[in-house]
Amino acid sequence: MSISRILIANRGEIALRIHRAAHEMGIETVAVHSTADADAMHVRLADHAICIGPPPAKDSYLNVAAIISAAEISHADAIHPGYGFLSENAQFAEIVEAHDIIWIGPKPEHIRTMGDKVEAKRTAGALGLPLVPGSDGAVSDPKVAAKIADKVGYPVIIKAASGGGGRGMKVCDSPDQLDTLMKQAGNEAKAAFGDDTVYIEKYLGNPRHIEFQVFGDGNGNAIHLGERDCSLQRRHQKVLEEATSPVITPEERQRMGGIVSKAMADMGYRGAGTIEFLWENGEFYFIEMNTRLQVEHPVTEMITGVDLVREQIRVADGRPLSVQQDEIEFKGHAIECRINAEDPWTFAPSPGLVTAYHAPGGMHVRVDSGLYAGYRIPPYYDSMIAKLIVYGRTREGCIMRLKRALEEMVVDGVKTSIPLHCALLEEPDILNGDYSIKWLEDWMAKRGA
Ligand code: MV4
Repeated sequence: MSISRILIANRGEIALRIHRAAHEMGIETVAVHSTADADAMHVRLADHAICIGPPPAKDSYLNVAAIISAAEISHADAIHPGYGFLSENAQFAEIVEAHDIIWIGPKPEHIRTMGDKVEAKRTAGALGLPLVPGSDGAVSDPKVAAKIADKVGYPVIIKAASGGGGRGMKVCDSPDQLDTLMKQAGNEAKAAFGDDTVYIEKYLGNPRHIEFQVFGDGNGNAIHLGERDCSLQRRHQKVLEEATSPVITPEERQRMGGIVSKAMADMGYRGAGTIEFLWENGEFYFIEMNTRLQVEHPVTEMITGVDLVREQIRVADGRPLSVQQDEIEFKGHAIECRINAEDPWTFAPSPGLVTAYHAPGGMHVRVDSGLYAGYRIPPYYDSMIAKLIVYGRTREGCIMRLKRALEEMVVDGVKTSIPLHCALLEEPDILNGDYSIKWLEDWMAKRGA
């Protein structure tokens, strides 16, 4: 074995992130890109570049035949999918492995299990993770639904088994709406995902979104790398993430970390994963597991010093994790701001030519971005153009440094979310770490946005 050339089946900052980890390991890279991304930074830096199709993702970044062909003709021996696109497509992972190409990701069976939210919850429960009270699996019978809702108490939330990321959910406040909302949720799920399976949970009114980073070697060894607080979001788009969470004590981190890492060890999980919880009144409730590297992984890297992409490549290559649990310390604080090419107040996309670019620097400042002056941000993909990640020994110090870094950052020619981040860092609730998943939308509404 031993990986010597990785095909990067993604674009943007994450493609560059993967390229960097590979080159630091002495591994060559192959960039596959759409015609819209020919001038992207990672395409220039990669050892080989292959155009795989026109701009629409379905014709390029989701084009399985084109990507496998590119891997074969470039003699790539592994594929890293990044996040989004094909990263959680179990069938793609199987196709990659069937071509004797190393899949840098979790076992396909685990991707499939966690992709079905009913199966994921059943699996998580069996592994000892605390669940949101609700139905034991899928519900179709309205009488059964009413019984469950009565038992857990209203309001309840109806979720699509094939959903995730907030799609296909209905909140139900009283028994007389339950029938209608169950039917609606089922119909919408059928239309969106081709699967009308739904399940029911107690609705948590004002939780935080706290997720644990886990990592397994696929042979029954697993570790956790602490939690991230991702509560600051708008319409299921995260805006800012931090590690550690302002509300989790070291004791609680160790307790929950122990539970999630044992669960992953028992599963034989391989690679990077994220276990998502809602957290309310001091309690964790499992909601979903993501079987991929996440956008916000750098905040975990900053406080632990572990290079998560390097570990992904190592375990895919059959090597052990380079760190053990007792070697991992959670030191200091890190915050990531997602910088999008969009109007900071309306969130309307703002693609186009970047006329000037200056990345902030200095101690403990990291910018993950393929931006450069003269780059044209294409309109076809998501609007995230950079991640600014800042570390400090304390949360207060981290925030001061983050404000300084945002002041230094220049992206001219397009609108960006930098002014939004600057405004957020003036808010007492944010400075105090006193926010839930509702906070940002409430704040925007108060500002009349
Ligand atoms: C919930 C919930 C309240 N109660 N489940 C949204 C995305 C999906 N991952 C799960 N989601 C939620 N599930 C129960 N039982 C509220 C949300 C939710 C949410 C969760 C995490 C981050 C942001 C959110 C925004 C709105 C709703």
